Amino acid sequence: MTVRIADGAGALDVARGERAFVIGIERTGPGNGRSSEAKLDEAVGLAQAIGIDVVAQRTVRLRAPKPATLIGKGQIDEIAEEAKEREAGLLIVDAPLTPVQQKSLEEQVGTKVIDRTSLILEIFGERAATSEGRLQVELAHLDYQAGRLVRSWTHLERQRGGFGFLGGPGETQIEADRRLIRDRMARIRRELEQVKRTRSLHRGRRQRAPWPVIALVGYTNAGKSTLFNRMTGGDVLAENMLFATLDPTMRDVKLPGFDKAILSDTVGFVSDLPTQLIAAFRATLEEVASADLLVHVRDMAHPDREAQREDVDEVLAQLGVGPEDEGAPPRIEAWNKVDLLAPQDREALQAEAARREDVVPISALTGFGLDVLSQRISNQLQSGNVVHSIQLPASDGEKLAWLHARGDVIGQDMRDGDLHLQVRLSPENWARFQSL
Ligand SMILES: Nc1nc2c(ncn2[C@@H]2O[C@H](COP(=O)(O)OP(=O)(O)OP(=O)(O)O)[C@@H](O)[C@H]2O)c(=O)[nH]1
Ligand SMILES: [Mg+2]
Repeated sequence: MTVRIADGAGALDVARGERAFVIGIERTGPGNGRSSEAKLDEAVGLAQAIGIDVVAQRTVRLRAPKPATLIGKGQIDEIAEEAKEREAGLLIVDAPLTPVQQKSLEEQVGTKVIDRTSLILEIFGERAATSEGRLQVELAHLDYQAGRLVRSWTHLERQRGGFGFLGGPGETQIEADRRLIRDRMARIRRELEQVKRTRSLHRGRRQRAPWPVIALVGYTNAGKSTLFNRMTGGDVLAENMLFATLDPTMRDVKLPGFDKAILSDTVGFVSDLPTQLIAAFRATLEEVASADLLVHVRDMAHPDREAQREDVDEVLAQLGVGPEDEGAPPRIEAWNKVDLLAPQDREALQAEAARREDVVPISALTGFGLDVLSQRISNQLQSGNVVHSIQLPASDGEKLAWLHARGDVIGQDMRDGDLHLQVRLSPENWARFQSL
């Protein structure tokens, strides 16, 4: 149910099996802690994630980005030649392109051209399985298209000298497209509201239940779904493919000391995740924000593991649950894929993890470290102290003394001969108090 806008602005329709040339962009100047090789690999991985046949790839070094084409003429000619040779019908540029750059590149290279944002939107468009996911992706897509229309539209208006024709018979094609997009976006927002209301009813029911919720977060391909399946006996798709998971899944998980807990697997993050997508997925990702604990799954065998951690923190911060945010759920890092590390590297990581409470080295594939992880998750959940409202007969001096000894009495007042208390207690003490 994807709307393709009439004049083709931003409309993609990338076909599976399409032969493509992937271009990585390396800007000279201060690096961002990422190897351009790994960046290009990731871009190729993104293309392959929707079945594109990558027939050529290269990194282009940019000294000064060209406003009209991004890449310089000499390099464009080389790319055009190689694209022809390899019979590539699509050029994927792993950077943001303005509509003008996209159009001129298409003309000069002689292929369709898309940028990183479009590619990621395409993947999400293909993956979305629930109606909510589909609506969210479509909204993001339209938002992206609208943003690209605005520029050419204002440009056009300026040429024609004013806003005289809005809504009138002289409406241009672009104005019509824009109206179409706006209307469609408004309709999707209403539909999403409806879906959200239904979902928050479900969530309301779950939140009243006493079980804690643990959310797996992390960079795409870090191993979240593999870990999820291991811990829950589930069978969600876990594959060496970027964005294998899109819609969140929840399942019961066994944890020491808990009758029941719920584990949630979510969409992975990626660097330069289109802001439109973050906005669109805010509702789904709110599940993450309302979790009792976040487990950040990291691929420790990835050359860009540090940069990836920063990307994840950045997205979490945009959702209001970054490391700096007050009231954000506590967090544990699961250092995954340690089976792939050279012994020396593995030992170094293990030594560091041994000094830290918030880190557990694991291999979701072999099962290494998963007991420790479960235990650590339990400990972390149990150390979470909660304020309880407690009512006692004023004569019950024994319980009152017990509460003062074990808990943190925040407030107390007398009403109708009863003592009403606000007491912060650890879960163990709360359980003990109830059985006094
Ligand atoms: N060697 C090794 N491979 C792993 C480990 N954990 C996961 N993998 C592999 O990494 C790839 C990605 O795993 P997934 O579980 O799909 O990753 P994900 O984080 O869910 O990825 P997305 O859903 O795409 O965001 C798969 O090929 C897994 O088999 C591990 O501990 N060791
Ligand atoms: Mg997954």
